Amino acid sequence: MQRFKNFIRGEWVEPKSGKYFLNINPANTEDIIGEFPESGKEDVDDAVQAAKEAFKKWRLVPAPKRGEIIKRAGDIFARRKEEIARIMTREMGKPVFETRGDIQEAIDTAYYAASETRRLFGYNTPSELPNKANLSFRVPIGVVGVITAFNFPIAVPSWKILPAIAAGNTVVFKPSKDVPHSGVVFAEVLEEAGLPPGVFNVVLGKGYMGNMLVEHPDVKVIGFTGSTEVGKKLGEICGRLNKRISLEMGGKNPLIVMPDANMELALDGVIWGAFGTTGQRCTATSRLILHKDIYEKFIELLVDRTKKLRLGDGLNPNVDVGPVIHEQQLLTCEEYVKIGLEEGAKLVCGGKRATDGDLAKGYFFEPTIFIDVTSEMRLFKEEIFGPILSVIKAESLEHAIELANAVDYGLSSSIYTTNINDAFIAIRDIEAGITYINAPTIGAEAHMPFGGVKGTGNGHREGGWTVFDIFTEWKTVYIDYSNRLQRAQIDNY
Ligand code: UN1
Repeated sequence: MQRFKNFIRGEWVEPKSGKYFLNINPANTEDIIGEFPESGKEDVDDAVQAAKEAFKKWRLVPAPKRGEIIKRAGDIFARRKEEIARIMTREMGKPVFETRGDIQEAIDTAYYAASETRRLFGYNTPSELPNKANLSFRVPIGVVGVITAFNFPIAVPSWKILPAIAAGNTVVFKPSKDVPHSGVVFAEVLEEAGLPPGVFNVVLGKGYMGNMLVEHPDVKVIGFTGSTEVGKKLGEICGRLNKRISLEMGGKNPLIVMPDANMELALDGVIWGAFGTTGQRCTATSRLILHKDIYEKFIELLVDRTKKLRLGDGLNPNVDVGPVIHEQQLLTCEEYVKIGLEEGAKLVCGGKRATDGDLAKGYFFEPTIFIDVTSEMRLFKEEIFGPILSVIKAESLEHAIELANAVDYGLSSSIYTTNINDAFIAIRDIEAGITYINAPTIGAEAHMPFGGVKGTGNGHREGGWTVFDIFTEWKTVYIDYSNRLQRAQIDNY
């Protein structure tokens, strides 16, 4: 069996802990991908030390030179796209057409971050005093800790790692324990791209390592994507330690369909939004809010379409929906079906493990639809991270928006309508970081701000130009060339 290593100081090293864990294919639990380091504190300390050393030089490399390396990383991801897609499907489960998209998101992010290295704009403003110049620069911060979830093994890490490095920081990356091979691939790509040793380090292991990174005094900023439960705890630690953390957490994303919508388009959107990535996206469509005039008809068409989805190993090109990530996630899905039934919602599709033929070897759950869900139910409020869609009836646009907003989360949202006034009202009134018009809740692009309001985030936006706000500090500079003492706010008034 293949044994993998950590990547520290530009070298592939065995964990000092001496421990390893098995990585298993969720579509076929007989397929063991390999043994991956179960690193400990010594390994984290070593990686942080390497990143701290490397920062001394990396921060001084001209930003466009850093950009050239990031651009090369994009080229390598593009060259290896098909091969990496297959590695990713094997360890994460989503179909290969999706994992190709995952890598494409990293390629886009690489090219975008590389191009930003020729901007990274600061502001120059007039001074209130004569013969004085006011400038401001973005400066790198130091060692960045990156902690990510399993569902986008390359794309989501790339949103953090590539801009952080482009801006002159160094990185220690802890991928999810469920997708360590993708973490290894990330390091291979940056190594080949010619990144100097220590600028990027990967330490593989389990959840506890997130705390080690966050608590490490030499890690100055954290980029986190994961559950609200874990994110909030890490946020508390960072509050105590006076450390910046960008939190991208859960979602309970609504999709509203109005009677004037193009119904075929809306159906396509709901199927993709709810069951794409087996519902394991923070942007997944988990609440379908249907206007009362189309409620019954839409459900009928939706159930019909959902039943036709083909489950299976994502390496098979005919498969629509892959497995969930592990046994625990299957149990969570079963638990929510039980909760939904107890709460009085009506199950109209799916609701159990899929065990036909080869499916029995993996963690498959039938795409599931509950109707007549109401806003008091846990089914309505809680993130499940699986292929379970709740359908809710709305009396009007105002009621639909009120329902959309009646949860603690606020990541993505969507409305299908051909009425431009209703679309703009939804854009204005839905409480979410992202709103789609006539498109499902998923499909964020690399060069736009990504993040959520309320329980989803803590005010940061990854992606786009806003990600550089997370990974840089501002340096304000005043240059007085008057050759005399000029006192601001005093001598000029
Ligand atoms: C996530 O689920 O963590 O918009 C990120 C989307 C993807 C990113 C999802 N581009 O669904």
